[in-house]
Amino acid sequence: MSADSFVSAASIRDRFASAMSRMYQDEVPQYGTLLALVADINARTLADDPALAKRMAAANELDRLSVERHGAIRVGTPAELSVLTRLFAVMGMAPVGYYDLAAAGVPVHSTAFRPVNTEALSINPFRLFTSLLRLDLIGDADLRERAADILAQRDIFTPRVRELIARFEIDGGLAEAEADEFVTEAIETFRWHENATVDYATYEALAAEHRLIADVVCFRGPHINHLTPRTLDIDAAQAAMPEYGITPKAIIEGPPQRAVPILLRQTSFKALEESIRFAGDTEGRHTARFGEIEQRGVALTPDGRALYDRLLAAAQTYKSSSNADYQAALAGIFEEFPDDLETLRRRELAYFRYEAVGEATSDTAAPTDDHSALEALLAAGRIKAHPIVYEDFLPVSAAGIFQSNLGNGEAGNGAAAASQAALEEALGRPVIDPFALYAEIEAESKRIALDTLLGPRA
Ligand code: OOG
Ligand code: NI
Repeated sequence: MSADSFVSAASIRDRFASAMSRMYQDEVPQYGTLLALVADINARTLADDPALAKRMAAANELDRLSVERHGAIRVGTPAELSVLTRLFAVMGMAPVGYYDLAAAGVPVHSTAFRPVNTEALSINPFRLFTSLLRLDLIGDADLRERAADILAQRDIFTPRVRELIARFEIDGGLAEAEADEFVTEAIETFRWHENATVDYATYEALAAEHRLIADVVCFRGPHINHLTPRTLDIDAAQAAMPEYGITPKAIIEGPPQRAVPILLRQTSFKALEESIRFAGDTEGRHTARFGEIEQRGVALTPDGRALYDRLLAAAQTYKSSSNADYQAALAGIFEEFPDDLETLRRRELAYFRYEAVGEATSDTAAPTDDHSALEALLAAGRIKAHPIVYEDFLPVSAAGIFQSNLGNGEAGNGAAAASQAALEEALGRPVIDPFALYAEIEAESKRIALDTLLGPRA
């Protein structure tokens, strides 16, 4: 089999993302309604704001918008996560970032599997926020052991998907028919099952420790718990939800509305109450799955992120008020955060991708350093700076989202130390530092733009 006849990772990812979306639409019809709402809002936003449409088209960001989703799953064991790393690699998705959710009282730690380069992201940026249960945070030793025993008995992968992953690793790719088969088999891992693998008493005991533990341990696999489309105007989407028969959670998480959106704003609607059949034929209920939408903005540098974190923390005391009051307070606090692209760029608060416009001409060759050359070419309109979209997550500052499907006010073991090394051991590789990725995209684009206009320099 030659490399030519392999299906690209981006194409497999694209097929997988749409297969997951179809499956979730069947499972949770309100998700389909949410997609319709977001498509309406996006079409209206682009029609009302031609400058935005033009900017997104120029940055090659318009095409991905209609397929753009993130999802979330939770696995029970390092062995499960290890196979997932290999499964996602088939689709060009690598683990980016380390998120310690113990800090938010949730006994998991997480990473996001996603594509990492500009071209792959522009085709389909599908990302899956993936959490690994931390059984070590269960206080009760008996319960801990029982959970581990239950998890040891399940296999969340079909035999065929394991074969296809191995085939990919040996051959370096999958042929057309194998790629389709891979997608069909892979989504089985994330399907909802209304039959629990345990009896009701076991479910209750685990849920009493933390509902998320029951959600991970008591089912056949890591069901997808939400799929999130990207809206261009989350305030409009939130306001329109009731018209579409959806009840949103009270508050939009993340930064306030701004001229230049930063990072990530999110809102969700409450989890479904699902009817579950437990072993021994008892009926019961479980809340696992919910709906969420997000608005994405520019990725921030470490300095920008530190400023964001400080301002967001200052706003927390207002969180008990209505969304309108909270957003107003947030907007006031965020006045300190520059809100135009040029200042964000000059103060190195956000990341940009540079692009040369046109070809080299004799007048562009200037014997200055790269920094001055870049600024001069930007001023002359010979180089464009596109804000780089934030491709990652903010689950801890948006802990409201994570908690929205867990029932009320659960306290966890917030004191547990972060354990990135343990997660990386399970992954079988280190997580990629998201800041390093954005910085690399920025530096590389700068180099290429200057090379194009000035020729290779020392
Ligand atoms: C994941 C929550 C994280 C987000 O958008 O921040 C997430 C989960 O509930 O499993 O999806
Ligand atoms: Ni989410």
